[in-house]
Amino acid sequence: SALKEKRVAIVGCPFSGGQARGGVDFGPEHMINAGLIDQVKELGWDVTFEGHQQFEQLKPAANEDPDVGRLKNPRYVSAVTKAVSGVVEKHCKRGEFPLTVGGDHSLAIGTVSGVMAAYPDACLVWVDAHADINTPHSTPSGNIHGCPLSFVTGAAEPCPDVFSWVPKCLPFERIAYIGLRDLDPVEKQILRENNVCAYTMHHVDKYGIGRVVEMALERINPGLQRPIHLSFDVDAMDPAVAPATGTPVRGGLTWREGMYICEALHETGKLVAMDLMEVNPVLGASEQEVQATVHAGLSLARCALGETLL
Ligand code: EXY
Ligand code: MN
Ligand code: MN
Ligand code: MN
Repeated sequence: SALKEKRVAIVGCPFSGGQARGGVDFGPEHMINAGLIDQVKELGWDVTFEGHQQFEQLKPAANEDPDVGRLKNPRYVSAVTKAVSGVVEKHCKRGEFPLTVGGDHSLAIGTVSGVMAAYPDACLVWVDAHADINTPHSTPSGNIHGCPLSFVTGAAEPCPDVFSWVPKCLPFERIAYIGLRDLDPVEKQILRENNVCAYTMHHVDKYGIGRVVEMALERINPGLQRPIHLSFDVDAMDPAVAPATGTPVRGGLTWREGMYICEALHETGKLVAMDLMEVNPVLGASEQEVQATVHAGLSLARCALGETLL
């Protein structure tokens, strides 16, 4: 395995500045309160959790974070993701497996750049209904959670000054998407022009999830030489499974398809980091919807850490 010891560092990121809906910043607290730490320990991992990240002091004052082009809260998102990048890099370099719990998916600017700093040859499996690769010009919403991959791949070039710290660290050939079903026109163009490995829900239906994961790994990680970072947006799951999220899209992954992806990546022995993003406990229509979403998130994390191995 890429990791010397079985040690997980949970990085709780209560952050919602990459999108407009409150509540996603309570995701990490719900995941911890629902038993994440003990559940991971039961799988035989040492777990460190140094408390949730504190982002309040990074928040610019009321009028001090005007939009940059279309981007909303750009300085706040930049400062938070820069901090997260350092934390994720540190854990990776200690030989720990960072499990980053969000929070909105703009956080991946930090997790991807942090993982790539520690493992420059790593590849990324991005499980999401969305491609999150809008550029500062193409974003229809200005919400940076729809843009993180444009910063780390260089699709956002020229990079706005506010994000000048972000390294262009991830080649397009090392990204595999699974679960896509809501793409903006420019995102489709970026994926096509750069020949990015992208399995939409159409492909999941056509080939089955087993074949999709196999083909994705053959493309971005032939011979399983590379460490793997998994960034899992809970909105990849069907809203029947994970309803409490900011941008639900129907026609998503079944419970088993989501778990299978995590299990199969665990099985490679090359998984070095995971993000679990966009659980928003405030958006459930009922307490039961919130519980279902948190339960799905916990189960995805356990599957990625080996729960279903005999
Ligand atoms: N593509 C849309 C946008 O850029 O505004 C929606 C993005 C939603 C992103 C969610 C977290 O994955
Ligand atoms: Mn996302
Ligand atoms: Mn999404
Ligand atoms: Mn859309």
